[in-house]
Amino acid sequence: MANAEQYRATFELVDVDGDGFISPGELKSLMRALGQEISDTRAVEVVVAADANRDGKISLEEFAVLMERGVA
Ligand SMILES: [Ca+2]
Ligand SMILES: [Ca+2]
Repeated sequence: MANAEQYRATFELVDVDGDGFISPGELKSLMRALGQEISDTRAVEVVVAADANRDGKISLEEFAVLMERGVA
């Protein structure tokens, strides 16, 4: 299991509305900030792929796995 705590600061930056989860829209903003424009469809695909417990959004733990594996 990935060490989620090391990604907490990044996670909180990405979680703009502060609900404790990253939505496809927030992921899209992150990718834009990193200089990579992705489509809404691609953002949803990445979230679905990272969404281990199938609740439609990315938790800190899921985010840590995603970051270790690489977004793209
Ligand atoms: Ca959020
Ligand atoms: Ca999830």
